Formats: sequence, structure tokens, C-alpha cells
Amino acid sequence: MTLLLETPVPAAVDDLTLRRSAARVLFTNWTGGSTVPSRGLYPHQWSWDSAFIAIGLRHLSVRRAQRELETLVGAQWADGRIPHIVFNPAVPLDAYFPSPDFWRSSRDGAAVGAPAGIETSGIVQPPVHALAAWLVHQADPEASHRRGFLPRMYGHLAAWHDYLTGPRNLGGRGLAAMVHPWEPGMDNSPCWDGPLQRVEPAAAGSYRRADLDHGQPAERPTDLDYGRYVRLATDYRDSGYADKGSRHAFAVEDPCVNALLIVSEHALARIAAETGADPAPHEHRATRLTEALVERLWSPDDGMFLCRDLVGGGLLAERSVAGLLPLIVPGLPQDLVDALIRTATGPGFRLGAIPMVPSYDITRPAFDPSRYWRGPAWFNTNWLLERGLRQYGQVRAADRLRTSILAAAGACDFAEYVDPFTAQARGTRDFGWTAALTLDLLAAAPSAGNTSRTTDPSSGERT
Ligand code: 9WN
Repeated sequence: MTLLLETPVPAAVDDLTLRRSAARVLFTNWTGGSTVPSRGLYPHQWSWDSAFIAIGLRHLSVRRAQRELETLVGAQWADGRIPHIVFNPAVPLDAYFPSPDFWRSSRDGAAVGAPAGIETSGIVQPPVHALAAWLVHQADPEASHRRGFLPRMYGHLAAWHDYLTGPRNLGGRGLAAMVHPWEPGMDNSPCWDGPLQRVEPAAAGSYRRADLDHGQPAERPTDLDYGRYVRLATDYRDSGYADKGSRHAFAVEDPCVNALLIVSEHALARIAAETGADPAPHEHRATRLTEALVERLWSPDDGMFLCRDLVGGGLLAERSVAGLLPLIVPGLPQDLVDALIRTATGPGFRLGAIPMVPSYDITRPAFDPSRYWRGPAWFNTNWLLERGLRQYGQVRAADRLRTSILAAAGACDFAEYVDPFTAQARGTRDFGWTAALTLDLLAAAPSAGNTSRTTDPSSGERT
């Protein structure tokens, strides 16, 4: 299948200027052991942000990229979970909500192994970490060996994947289930509208939203959504952060989360081989997960993957970009790949026809080009799509998307997300993963020197 593409948005700045500005964002957001997504809106360490940030940091400082991931796994719980936020004790409690005194991880998570000396949230985010560790290793294998980076990461990453495929295997087929809309990272995706209707919102006066101190209300989730997030987080905390055996009001299998798990499991196989461990169990698990992903979440009628509601039962009809992201998974059946590319370039997502791919289907009533995960284009999802296209031989389409992402990043002050039609900035600015993934794309030569990256998305062969 060959794609016809319109002209991408023209670049506002040259590559060198863009690289310098992106590096400035990462240096400014660095706190000494990790990088905040944003100095104002998100003043702590976030899990999948740190993985994306490490992927970009490796082009500036391999040592710092290693440190980013090491700091994160330093807050891992004994049950294997990597928390979605690691709190910086120097930041005032009212700078971000929910704050450490809400999650109370060291006390309420103690029974499932929350660390005693550090405060974290109790939920998780998508597993980009093994992929990130492998890419960081590949940026300078010698420095990695010298510091014993992979041997130190391997046990943490294996335990993390065991947690996701063990206690979080709530659906029984091995896929990781997410028990809060913050966990898949796409917080207010319309996919969660149905499942959230079952959740009684927390009382409006019982908490204070700190996000609105920094963000435009029209670009953030609604108060009703927030009330439901708070209720779910409170109930999970009050259950002692227990997984199996708990009655979750919200539990979903998400295609982006599980695609990242598969790609990270392939990366873990490489890490295992590199450290003298046996890669085979990781390769087998990646294969089983790929089968389960297709069997559980593929919708032939939609030509894309959908989310599965484990509480209400069945697939959720909402079409978000998460359903296209399994393009990063190697070895998908060719008819699925063709269908995903048709859907991505079709009227719902318009890959190649507008600056960046939106977070939600443009033709659906819930689409909103400005509000958070309900339509704006995000840089991490577009970066993943670029990799997926390249993996499946869509080199020209990948090159065009890369050019368009870079042009948008240069014109929007590294915004958190952008209007998908105009690439105008939305959300906060100087956002960590926007800068980091810009650096990563800048480091990749365009197609002439970059056609061999067609088979293995975990191999990290960009440079
Ligand atoms: C809640 C940090 C995080 C991202 C998420 C994004 C947003 C937090 C929030 O910011 O979520 O985790 O307060 O809205 O949705 O993907 O990791 O950048």
C-alpha cells in the first residue's frame, strides 16, 4: 500500500536551532536526578514521561538518560509496580493534586510493598521503560557496560512486566488491565466516558484541583471527570492498592498500553541476552501477548484496535489513537497492518493530510480539537506512529510525519499538545517529552539513510 500525502507544515526554525531549544527545555526541567514534564503543571517525576524523556536525553547525555530511568525504578514497589508519579519532597503539597498526602503510599501501600522512604502515587502508566532502557543502552553501549546499566535495570524491568501480566491480568488472557483513567496515560479519552458513568464522583468541595492554576479549563478535563478520577483513586488507595480479588469499578484493556508492553517485552529479551540471562521467556511472552492483543482487542469492522471494558463487558465503540498504535508491534498479520494504515489515513485520523494525527476520531461527536485527550494531537503518540509506519515499510509516510512533527514542535514552544488541524499550541509549554522526542527525531536521518528500520521497533537503530 502506498500513501498519497499533502504538503506538511513548513518548518519555522532550522534543525540546529530546534535542537538547541529542545535541549534547553530538558536542561531546564532537569531536577538533579530526573526530569519534570513541566515546571508548573507537573512538578514531579512521571513514569511514562521519564521513559520518553530518557529516549531524547540519550542524545544529549547518556549518563543523564540512565539516571532518569534509575531514579524511576528506585521508587518501584516490591510487587513490581512502577508508580505513575514519584514525588519530589521539596515541592509544596499544594503544587499538584493529588499530592503525596492523598496517595499515602508508604502507609496505605505497605502491604503490597510500597517503599517506606519515598512517596509515590499508587497507580501505574504505560510500560515504555524497557524500550527506553534498550534505546539508552544503544546510544553508547560502552558507557552502558562500564556502568553496568543493563544488569542493574534488568531485574526491575522483569519484575515490572511480571506485575503487569500477573496481578494486572484481570481479564485472564495475559493482557495488562488498567484500573484508573490516569493509567493508560490518556486521561479523559472519550473511551472512558461509558465506563466512568458507573462511578459516583467525589464531592466537589472535598479536594482542590491544582491543574487549573496553570491550564485553560477548556483544554483540561471537566470537573465531573475529576470527581470520578478522585473517587476511583480513593477507593483503590482504601483497598490497600490491592489488584486481584478487588472489586474495581473501572478496569479496561487498552491497545496502546499492551502494544507498548509487547514492544518492551521484545526489548527485554535483548536486554536479557546482553546481560547473560535467557531471552526466550520474554520472546515467548511477547508472542503470547501479541496473539491476545489481536484476539481480544482487534475490531475488523473498525479497521483498528478498541479498548475492552472488563467491568461492563465487551469492546468499547470509541475510536482513539490508542487503537492505531499497535502498528509498533512487530509481526502483525499483513491484513491488519493494511487496515490500520487505511484507518490512519482515512477521514477519522487523516494521517498525511493534516499536520499531526489527532488523539481521537475527528468524525465522532466527542471529538474536541483543544481538550486534552479528546482530539488534540500529542507528540508521543505521533512519534510512536512514525516508528510503526517505518517498521512496516511506509518510509515516505514516516518521513513526512517526522517532518511535520518537527515543524509543529518548532512552532509551538514544545507544547504539551496541539490542535491537529493548525498545529497551534495547547496545554502547557516547554513540555518534557515534546522536547525529548523532537531530539530523537532530529537524530534520525530521513529515509535515504533510514530505510533499514523496517523490522524491529525495539532495536533502536535510529542513529
Ligand atoms: C495525571 C504528565 C502526565 C502525563 C499524562 C497526562 C497528564 C496527569 C494530569 O500529565 O496526566 O497523570 O494531572 O493530568 O495525561 O499522560 O503522563 O505529563
